[in-house]
Amino acid sequence: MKPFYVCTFSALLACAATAASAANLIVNGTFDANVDGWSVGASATSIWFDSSQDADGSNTSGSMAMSTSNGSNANLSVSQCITALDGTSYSFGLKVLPNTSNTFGMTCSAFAEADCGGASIGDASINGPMGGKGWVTVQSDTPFVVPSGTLSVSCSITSTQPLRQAKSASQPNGFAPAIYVDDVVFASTDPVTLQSFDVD
Ligand SMILES: [Ca+2]
Repeated sequence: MKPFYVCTFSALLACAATAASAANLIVNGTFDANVDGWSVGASATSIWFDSSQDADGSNTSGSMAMSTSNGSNANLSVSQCITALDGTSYSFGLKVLPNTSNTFGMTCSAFAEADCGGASIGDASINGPMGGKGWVTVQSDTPFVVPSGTLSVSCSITSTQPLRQAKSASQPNGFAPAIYVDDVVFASTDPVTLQSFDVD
């Protein structure tokens, strides 16, 4: 069987460099202008683009804000289905500005169907830490090795958001500060092996 990677000797370094910085398979993980590519999971989750909050302080990018859309359901969820997989093991993570949210996580689930349909055949999760006032980076410690037969992966970002308690008639129960998400990554960690190269 022909190797998947075909590199001439002179191009070896270029190929290795490409593999060392594997492509981020998340679409619109940096939220430069909108929240395109992301789907709301939990029924009462509201998401929107916020140009004033960027994890890296960029004034040409923003982030995705998440909050409850009805002031009562505080289980938030947003996800993206990745269909163009390019490896067998992946690292994933993101940056979050949690504000008052008291749980937070990212779960990537593997599916044997190409569109993230059917039952998950394996998953990996990362959580927190919570409680900080600034942006925190959350990154998987060990690679997520997807099961054989995986054709798609759905990565979901979840949080619970405590609702603001009523203090007076002018400060009723309602909307807590939003949670902000930025720099979402899901990328292959597969090493490049010598068997992958043709040297001519
Ligand atoms: Ca950004």
